[in-house]
Amino acid sequence: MGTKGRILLSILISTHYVICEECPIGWSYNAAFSKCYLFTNTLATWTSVREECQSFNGKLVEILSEEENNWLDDHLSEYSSPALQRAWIGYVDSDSDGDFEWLSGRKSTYTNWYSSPGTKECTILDHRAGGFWSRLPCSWTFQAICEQLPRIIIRRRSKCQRLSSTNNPIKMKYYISALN
Ligand SMILES: [Ca+2]
Repeated sequence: MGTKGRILLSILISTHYVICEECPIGWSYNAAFSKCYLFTNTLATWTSVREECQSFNGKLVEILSEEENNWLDDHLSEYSSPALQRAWIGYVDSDSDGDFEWLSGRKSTYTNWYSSPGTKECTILDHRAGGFWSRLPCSWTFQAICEQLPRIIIRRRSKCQRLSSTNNPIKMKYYISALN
């Protein structure tokens, strides 16, 4: 939701209610990026995880900044199984011309390649390589990171957790667990 939408909604709702962001159960929320992430926890080919993310109304993750990359890499570091410390992301060279793009068609202004050469078409975020990205055959199997935007819902202030430190009501951010 854009700033104008937030301002309008804030005016419309009373002081007892706030706009909260909500992720589906099992997804991790990041307030800084306003995104929900799902780590699939099972090894599968790139094509199959792309479809899996879509089946959850999400898509394979688009990593747009170093901060986001580090945050996701931290999550991968929590897996005790080394196989799960690498994950497919949505950066792909579908037509094999050497130019990668996100599934949305967007070119990346941020990349974090471990090595530049290589002719493989699919990309992993590799915690075992220090959070760098590697190009690998799409038929290999890894877990994956899906993303989707949080749902925007209006709830009683007491139901939502306040996240930002600002006192500006427009910029204030709230989160509600999907379990509530
Ligand atoms: Ca290409």
